[in-house]
This record gives sequence, C-alpha cells and structure tokens, in this order.
Amino acid sequence: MTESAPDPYLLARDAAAAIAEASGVPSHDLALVLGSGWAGAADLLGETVWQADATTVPGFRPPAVAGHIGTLRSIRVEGSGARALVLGARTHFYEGAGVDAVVHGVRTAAATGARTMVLTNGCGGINPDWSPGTPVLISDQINFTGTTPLEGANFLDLTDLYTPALREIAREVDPTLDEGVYMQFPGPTYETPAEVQMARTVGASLVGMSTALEAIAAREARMDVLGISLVTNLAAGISPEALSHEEVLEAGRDAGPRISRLLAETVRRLTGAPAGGDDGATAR
Ligand code: 8IG
Repeated sequence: MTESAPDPYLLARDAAAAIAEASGVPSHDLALVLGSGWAGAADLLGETVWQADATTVPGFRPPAVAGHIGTLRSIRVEGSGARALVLGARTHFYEGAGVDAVVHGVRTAAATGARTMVLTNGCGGINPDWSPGTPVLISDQINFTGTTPLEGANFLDLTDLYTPALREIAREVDPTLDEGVYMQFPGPTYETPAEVQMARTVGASLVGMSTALEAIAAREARMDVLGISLVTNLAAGISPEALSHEEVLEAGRDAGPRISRLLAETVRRLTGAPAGGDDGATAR
C-alpha cells in the first residue's frame, strides 16, 4: 500500500459505522445497487426504516447521471424480515474518481455485514431477441476496463463469480429469464458498432459501464453476487437506430413494474421468506 493514500477499506468501515449509527440498524443481511431503470424496485422490497442522501455518509460522491438517485436506504424485507441496504448511488468508472470510489458502496455494504450483493444495471443488449425493457440474468462477465479494485498479489478466484444458487432462485421467480455475459467498457461513450461486434465475438451478450468492477469487489469481500441487467437499448449497430439516454430512461420506466416485482420476490426468497407469492403472510 502507498504511504499516505487513505485506506479504502477503512473508509468503508467508517461509512458502515455511520449508517449503523444514523439508521439504528446495527447490521444488514444483503445489499442492492439499483442501476438505470431500477430505482422503483426498492419500494416493493418492504418498509423503508431509514433513508438519507448518500453524501451524508463518508466516501459517497454525488450522483453524476440523471436517473441515478443518490439515496441510501435501509429496508426491512417484507416476508423475511431481513435487513436490506439499498444503494441508489453508484459512482461510475468514467467519472474519473478512481476504482476505489467505484466500489466504495460494495465495500461499505460488506462492512455493514451484508453477505449477499445484488447488482442491477441498465445496459445494451447484443442478442437481438432482447427488446428494450428485457431483464437478463448475468451469468459471467468480461472486465474490459483495464483496471481492477484489487491490488497486490491477490489472486482471487472468479469461477462462479455470479453465485449459481442465486441465479436459480431468480429463475424460479421468473422462468422466462435469459442469461448473458456482461462486458464492462470504460465509457462514457457507447460502443461503436465494430466494438459491439468485438464484444459479441469474445462471448459477451450485454455491454455496459458498471457492475464488473463492483462484482469483483463483492467477491473479494466473500459476498455472494446476483447480477441482473435491464436491456434498455440494443447495442450500437444491432438495431439501425442511434442510442440516446432518453431511450434508456423510457425503457426503464416501461419495464418498471415487471423488474420491480422480479427483484422484490427474488430478494424475499433469497433472504429466506417461504415461497408461494403471498409474501409469507401465512407463515407469520
Ligand atoms: I443504459 O449500449 C446503457 N448503458 N457500454 N453500452 C454501454 N453502456 C450502456 C449501454 C450501451 N446502454
């Protein structure tokens, strides 16, 4: 470690302590990052017991993107009673604040005690069958950012980075869910059509600007990881139309009810609520 650089893991522990103190919730069981299009999903998870502007907690930066809400929430999950920390604030690699800033939310979640990290995003789809508004489970990833949150001789095994048992639970909730390989580009440009063809050739089916670095940080913290992408647009060159941020926001709005229910029911089940869809009322 360098001489005077602030220790990002210590900063995450400070943030977790600040969250515990402000929320009165001493520890959390799982955490979620809500990406483009996913903001509404938190409302269905359960009762919000605490919420604050993320910038009131050490290490969190103000959001740089319209549609990304910079709020932290502690939710008591309906049905299971588990404690969920919802990170509505994501710092992207393209903001130039460094990789430690990008994964600060994940490290903070781990420091609050969360053992499961749910990462969501809006992204481009390479499979032409995925119309805008289609949710896709992430089965694996390609980190094309040229960097990593890890430092030193930390030879972390990323086989099954996206925990198979969690993917199975999501597919129980929605058996029509497809899976795809997520490739993180540095951004902030969308890809050229040639880059999308490269991504396809190397085995990617989803292209985005987040998630892969966060998944690595979550695995370093020994968390289980579930990743769900919302295909908000076909990747450049897959459809004849140009890409716009407005299209992305609109696809998110239209898909909102479906993906909110998918996420809420998946979280209920993976925190131990009985299956059956009546949110566990009969079991209490
Ligand atoms: I939303 O098509 C969204 N994010 N790299 N490419 C990349 N990121 C994205 C895209 C996309 N759509």
